[in-house]
Amino acid sequence: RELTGEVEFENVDFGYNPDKIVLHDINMYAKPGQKIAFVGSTGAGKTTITNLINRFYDIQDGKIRYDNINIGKIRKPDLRRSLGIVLQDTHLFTGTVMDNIRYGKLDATDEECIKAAKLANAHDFIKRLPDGYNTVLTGDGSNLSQGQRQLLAIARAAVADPPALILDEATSSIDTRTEAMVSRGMDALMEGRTSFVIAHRLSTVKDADCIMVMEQGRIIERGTHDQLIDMKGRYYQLYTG
Ligand code: TTP
Ligand code: MG
Repeated sequence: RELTGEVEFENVDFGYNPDKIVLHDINMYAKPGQKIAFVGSTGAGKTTITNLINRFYDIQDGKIRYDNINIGKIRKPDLRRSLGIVLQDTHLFTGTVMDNIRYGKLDATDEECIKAAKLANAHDFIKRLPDGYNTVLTGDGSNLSQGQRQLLAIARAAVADPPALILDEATSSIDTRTEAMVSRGMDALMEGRTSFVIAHRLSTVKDADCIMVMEQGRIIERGTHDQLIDMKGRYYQLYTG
């Protein structure tokens, strides 16, 4: 890997339309391997921050650095490949389970794909499919359950082996057993990588190295779960509901 997954925002201002700033003076620092979580109400700017980590847009003001390099100078398509993977609406295509996993890294061997599936906690359900890894999926993945599609998405990300991950947690209603499997797969995937997690359930961010609480385009509180609870501010309010 070229990058370690260190990400820094310094005084970043951003608007999709330059006349309407939606992120104000964002400062944050993620050490390689840390888990950073974003919480806050709808429209607060959580997805927008992850869009900027991926450099989908140019910023109006400030700096974004990966490994101390100001990435304003790096071509965006190269960055997307090397840094972040968004695990939200993973697109499955008509083809075998194996090829759908391999899509994360086109030259991956079968062994690498199986290893990734094991890490993702997907191996067991794949083995139970009619043709195992050779089972052909329909284009929309509709012959899999939602939880199984998520496990495949994790396997695909694992085979890509990126230094950083962006996880926009699905709000979907999967059963608790499958959810536990997905969550274990996610944890294995995040291990050793910088992870930016947009959490819709506060229970999944408790273990984050830093939780950013956002409101109207600003980070209004930050800290670990315990620190934020002690602060008795917005996070405490959200948490105690
Ligand atoms: P988001 O960053 O989408 O807010 P969010 O991710 O915190 O909200 P949710 O929990 O609902 O997912 O939006 C911040 C602001 O930016 C909001 O005013 C909508 C605007 N916006 C755009 O104009 N274009 C876009 O593509 C996005 C993603 C947001
Ligand atoms: Mg969002």
